[in-house]
Amino acid sequence: MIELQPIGKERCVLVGVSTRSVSRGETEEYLDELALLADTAGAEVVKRVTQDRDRIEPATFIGKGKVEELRTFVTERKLPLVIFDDDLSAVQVRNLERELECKVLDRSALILDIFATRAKSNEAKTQVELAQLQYLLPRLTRQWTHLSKQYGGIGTKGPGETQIETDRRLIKTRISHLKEKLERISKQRVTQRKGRTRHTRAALVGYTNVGKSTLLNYVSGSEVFVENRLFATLDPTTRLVPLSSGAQMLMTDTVGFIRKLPPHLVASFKSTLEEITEADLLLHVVDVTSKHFEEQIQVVKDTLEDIGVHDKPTLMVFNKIDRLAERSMLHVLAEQYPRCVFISAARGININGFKQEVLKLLESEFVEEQLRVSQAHQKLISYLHSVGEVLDTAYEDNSVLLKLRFPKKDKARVLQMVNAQEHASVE
Ligand SMILES: Nc1nc2c(ncn2[C@@H]2O[C@H](COP(=O)(O)OP(=O)(O)OP(=O)(O)O)[C@@H](O)[C@H]2O)c(=O)[nH]1
Ligand SMILES: [Mg+2]
Repeated sequence: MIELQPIGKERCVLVGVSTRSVSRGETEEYLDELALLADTAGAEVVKRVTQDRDRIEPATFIGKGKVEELRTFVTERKLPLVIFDDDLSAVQVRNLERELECKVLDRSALILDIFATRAKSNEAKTQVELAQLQYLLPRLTRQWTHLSKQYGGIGTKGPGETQIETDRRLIKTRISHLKEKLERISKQRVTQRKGRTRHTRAALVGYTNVGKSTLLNYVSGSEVFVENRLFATLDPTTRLVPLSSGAQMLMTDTVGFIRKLPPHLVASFKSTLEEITEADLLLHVVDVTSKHFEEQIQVVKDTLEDIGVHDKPTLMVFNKIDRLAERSMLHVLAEQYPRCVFISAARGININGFKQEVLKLLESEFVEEQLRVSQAHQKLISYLHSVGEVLDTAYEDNSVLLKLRFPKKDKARVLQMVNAQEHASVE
């Protein structure tokens, strides 16, 4: 994997801009989150700078005066790094790095850096590298040109356009190689999923650090990595979870979301995110102790839309109630979200209630039917196995009796297909 911008234990300044559409309060909140991201990446925040502006300065994002102020601070303290909360263009980064004489990152670059250090599996590493290269490609020019100007002299004249073109071509080749590799991994995954017995599947989704892995660990008795930092989980983990004496389901824990997740990253994590798109239902975990949990819910909903998940049956799981001093808000939430449950995954509070709610959701969204299919209709039998969970199978003469649990929305179609084959076999 390439080291795009290794940042170790670097001291840094954070910069946020409030505009007409983003209030000062909001900018401060965003900077709180950026500080968490910086901490997760291993950087130490020494100062936060905000500016009110009606319009973004095209050349440097912030105004001239602010650049000057930053420059004095950064040079006096010999700081190696400034991080902007907003995405910067290649030109803005180049101008700012020249003015400030230090490394300038934006939020996307920071998130990519965190993902790069956290990626463990071959799949996650490939996905992150792809996102990094796609981020790097349009920014290639500045890296070469301004470095050659800065450290000009014999032997450092700068590689010039030819070198940039060569590098671009190399990167493009690498990008298509990585895409092919991911395509292969994705196909393997689909085969693996098909190989598994069809169980009803739930995906844990939510903002990063809300307690998704903690919940999966608690209900399945497994030990997925949990940490009070962002993006502890990148690779999906699936476990069989008992819900009651007779019912169980597969639960998948996967990568958390965050505001302004770089689009390249979302796109390259496609095969990981398929665990969510293919799930029968979603368990949307929320950290109710966060001041911004409502905004976080919205970010998760928007990201789900982005990856093509619409209207999946969802249970809202409000977590960390053990840390909540003021509980009156829970009534308001219960009214606002008819399908919700309040738990503490870390303390194991109301886990039975959680399982009950999952079962209720299953009952309201799924039907169980006893279906008789002629054994000659293999195609229909395999279709039924793919559309739902076969709870029981029995053989009678030339027929197979399947007890099937499947989504209510498919009921009309399934019954119609089963009826059609019955009539076909009579004739
Ligand atoms: N107080 C309290 N802390 C919790 C609870 N559930 C999880 N945590 C803590 O929240 C932090 C994040 O938990 P994780 O389970 O790693 O969260 P996650 O949603 O999987 O996070 P990512 O994988 O980073 O997206 C850890 O420090 C947990 O111990 C809870 O019910 N109460
Ligand atoms: Mg996790």
